[in-house]
Amino acid sequence: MVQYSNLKYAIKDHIGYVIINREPQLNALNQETLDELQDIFKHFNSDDHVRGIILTGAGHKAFAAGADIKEFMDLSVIQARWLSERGHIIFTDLIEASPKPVIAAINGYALGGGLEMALACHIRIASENAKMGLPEVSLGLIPGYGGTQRLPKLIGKGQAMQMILTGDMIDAQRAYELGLVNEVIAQDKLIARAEEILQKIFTRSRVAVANAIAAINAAEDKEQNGNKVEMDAFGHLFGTEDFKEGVSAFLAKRTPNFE
Ligand code: DAK
Repeated sequence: MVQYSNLKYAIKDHIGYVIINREPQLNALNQETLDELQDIFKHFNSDDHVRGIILTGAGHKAFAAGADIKEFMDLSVIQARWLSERGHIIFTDLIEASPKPVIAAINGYALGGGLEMALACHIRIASENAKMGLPEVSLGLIPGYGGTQRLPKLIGKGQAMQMILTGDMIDAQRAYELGLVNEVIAQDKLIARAEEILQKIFTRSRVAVANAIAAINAAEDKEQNGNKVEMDAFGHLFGTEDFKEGVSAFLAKRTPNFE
């Protein structure tokens, strides 16, 4: 497989690991990192050996401290609009719409574009030292990778307004209270906990999990009728081998053995 300059990756026990690897820059997302993220998510999404993905940052200090501010200065209005659209494509089409569960293991600062990347993941867990925020207004910007859309859906409009308008950081405990992260874990146990969650999901039907992700995503997509997506998926699953196996196993009081 390819070597990346800004990412490390691995596949082990059906988990695809994506590690932003710019530790000296606190894993800030430059454009080359975005290119590489696009590539690895395309690869993992289509690789049958990968059943779930863990996204994290190298080191103990940062998940990703935002978009790379050093690249901003020279962008024209048109380039900035295009960069935002490109970020949306990666985060929405490849991470949020991945048929495989994606867990953000937030191991430190998740700021700006870094938090927006975590918001696109299906599940977020954070280490005790994690700090999260959308400080874009302090740079004369607004979140440009979906933060104004996803944060209010996750924590409510009022709390999202306060975080985005003040640009303040919150700690992991506050993020947990707001529902921004599902769990707060000791730093040295963070990845093990993400693995544990994925291994539990892997005992379930893969096709059912993929359809559940699609239906939940549809609930928030103005261009889709979420109820219809759910009904269609529900009907479709009745025709799968996994459904027959799941029900047979239940009736026979045994553990299902999904394809
Ligand atoms: N970009 C580039 N370098 C960064 C960085 C960033 N976002 N964050 C940190 N670094 C670099 C620092 O410059 C420093 O590099 P050297 O000086 O050593 O060369 C190194 O990482 C270590 O950082 P510090 O020395 O500052 O470390 P501290 O522990 O003192 O502070 C900190 C940690 C996270 C509080 C601080 O580094 C910080 O405030 N960082 C900036 C956070 C931030 O404002 N992030 C950007 C948010 S805005 C767009 C789409 C999306 C976005 C924008 C545009 N378009 C479509 C155009 C998104 C914007 C954002 O993400």
